[in-house]
Amino acid sequence: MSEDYRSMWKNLGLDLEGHDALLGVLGKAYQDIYLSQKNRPEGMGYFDFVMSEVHGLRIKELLDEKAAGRRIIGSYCVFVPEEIVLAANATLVGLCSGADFAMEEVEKLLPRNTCALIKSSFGFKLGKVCPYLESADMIVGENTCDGKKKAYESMNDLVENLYVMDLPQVKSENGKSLLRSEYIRFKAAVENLTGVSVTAESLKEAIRTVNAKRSAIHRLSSLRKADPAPISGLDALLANQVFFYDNPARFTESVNKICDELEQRIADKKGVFPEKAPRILVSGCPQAVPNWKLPMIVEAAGAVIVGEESCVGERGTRNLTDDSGETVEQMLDAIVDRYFQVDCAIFTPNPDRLDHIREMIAAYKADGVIHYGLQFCQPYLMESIPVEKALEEKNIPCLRIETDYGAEDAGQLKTRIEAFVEQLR
Ligand code: BJ8
Repeated sequence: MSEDYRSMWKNLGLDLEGHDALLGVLGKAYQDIYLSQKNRPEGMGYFDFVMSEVHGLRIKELLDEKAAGRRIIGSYCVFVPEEIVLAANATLVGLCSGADFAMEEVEKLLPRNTCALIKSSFGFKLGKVCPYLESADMIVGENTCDGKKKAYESMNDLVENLYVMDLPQVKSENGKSLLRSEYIRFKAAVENLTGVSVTAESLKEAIRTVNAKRSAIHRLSSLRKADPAPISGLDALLANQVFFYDNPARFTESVNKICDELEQRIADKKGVFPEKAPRILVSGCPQAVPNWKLPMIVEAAGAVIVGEESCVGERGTRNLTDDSGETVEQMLDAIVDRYFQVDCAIFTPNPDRLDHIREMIAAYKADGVIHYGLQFCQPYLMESIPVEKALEEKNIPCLRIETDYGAEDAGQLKTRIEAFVEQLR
């Protein structure tokens, strides 16, 4: 790492020793999991570069944007509308929370039985190891699951500018108007932060920018329907993860470039796995960088992951926002309509999610589903039981996994997953 980067991290207030340790873990995992894959599309070279510069060049770009007067906003949830952030001259970054860090300190603030994702977000803050978190001018929390809701109360003492968005838990008219009023309140908060008012022009342009990046991901997803699969689940997951913090226009261009290559691969019948390899849909909790444990085990067992019913995946990206409105009001309505369709397990009841899982199984010709639940995540673990039951009634094999970010259960997971993949053959 160059000295320039080290002084950049120091100026951000990072703990350099802890940060070196985190980068070491990330780099080793990336080397072992991604760079050892065979037959990857050449276009993945872009994502390898992004990952090698994840705390370097991208942070420098964000700091350059800040120096030019833009503001950076960090978020933990796909309900935070990027369209509004961009329209008010700010940049949204997803705060990944995919690795354990400073757990001893974290457990002084949070109960042990809190999900790994929440603990990780605290660990990154307490350990001062995340340059995205430290560059952000505003951090957005949201009232989703009970764990997050209560954790943000404690996080308020750790971060300077925490903004908490209230979110509905029921898909009713009242729920929708709550979402609308919360997006209006959020728009005002972002405008206040940046000093820039959202206009009809800026909002339309922002909607188009975000739609373009979602459309590129839709194109990539749709190419995963082919057999043999032209891209591994690991690589597709990486693209879905980078979605949250890359420059939107460059991300769109890079994903479209990979799609051109994948189309050629499909025409040539060239796959990353042999034809008729078992095809798996992963459904459940978000998989943040560098939490690649599950897909690594699944694909090492000879199955290919063909889709993710997840917020780092199709639940987060699947719907576009109607850009035909002419006024800020009309476009805000379209944004509310789009986000109100997100079928997170915090909603009760939540039948849309099961419908989406079934749709994805059919569209991606999945042979089976792995339901991925983080330990102590009540919303997704609760839903995993009816999901499994509904799928088994239709003779669709389903494996329920409950895990965390540690490596301790890797052996046991491997045994269960290999047996499941055998069952699908
Ligand atoms: S819209 S899934 S990103 S809330 S894993 S913290 S649910 S206990 S992350 Fe999520 Fe938004 Fe919903 Fe998506 Fe709680 Fe479960 Fe932990 Fe979770």
